[in-house]
Amino acid sequence: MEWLERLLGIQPSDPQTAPDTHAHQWQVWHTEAATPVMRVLDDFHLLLLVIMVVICVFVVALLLYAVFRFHHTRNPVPSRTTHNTLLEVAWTAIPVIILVVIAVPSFRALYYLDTIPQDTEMTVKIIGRQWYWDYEYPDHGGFTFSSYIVPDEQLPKGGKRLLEVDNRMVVPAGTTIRLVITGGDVIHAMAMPALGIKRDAVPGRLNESWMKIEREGVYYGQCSEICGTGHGYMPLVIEAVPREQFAAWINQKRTAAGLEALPPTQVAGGPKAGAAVQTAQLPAPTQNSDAQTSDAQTSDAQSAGE
Ligand SMILES: [Cu+2]
Repeated sequence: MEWLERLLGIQPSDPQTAPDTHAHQWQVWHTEAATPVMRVLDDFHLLLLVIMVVICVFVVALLLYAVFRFHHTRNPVPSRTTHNTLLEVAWTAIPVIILVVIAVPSFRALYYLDTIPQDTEMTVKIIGRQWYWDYEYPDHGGFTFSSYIVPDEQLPKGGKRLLEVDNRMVVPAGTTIRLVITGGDVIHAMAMPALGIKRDAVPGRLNESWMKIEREGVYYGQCSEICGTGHGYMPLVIEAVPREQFAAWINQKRTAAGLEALPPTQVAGGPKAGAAVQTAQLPAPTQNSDAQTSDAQTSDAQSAGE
């Protein structure tokens, strides 16, 4: 459907060149897709739009034809026809065919976004709270931190009002990541338009999702479930960075949580061992896996602001 995207002025979602990571003024189409899931949803949306436009144009044309052709001045003696088998079969069968045409890509998209791929490298747990988000990195020592909105009076120049947070969730770009989403008090919902994610955060229940952010950048989202007076003031910000930078960020967080820093190649989602030759000089790791330290998590962030 690239031709139609070009016709409508929609930029084709090229993961390398697409400039936008968030909505801009007078934007008509979706936020530029940054994950394979959002690309699938974008295409499905475009298909529905085409079908809808064709149906609307057909119905309006039929209506106008009937109004003009059968006006009482042009058609003084109305027809007494009440049945037409061929027409009745057609107006039953054609809508069914249209629904099947819609159902096939719809189910395909649904299963695609619902199935966690085999190549997930790490997990992030996201907990919605009144009214902020907690992030937990179980594969990296289980450290936790809270992410609050930046209030208007503290917003830096050029900052996005109601969208900026003090602590961003940082993930490596180009990596398949499993998301575990839950609620700490009432039902929230994690919605990130550019990533094609919208999942309820329900207390006592773990909802799963996944993402593979294809290009580096900062992505904005909001809570999408009315959760109280602060509902509009709990944005989500995800920053996708190169693997080396992600490993450095993880170690910074681990150190802050009282855990030892790991060689970058030992960080899940960090630079791959074979590829990162320049890190070979680092001291030999003393532990087999960082997963063993997952119980040594900080609790100060969890109790903050409750
Ligand atoms: Cu909420």
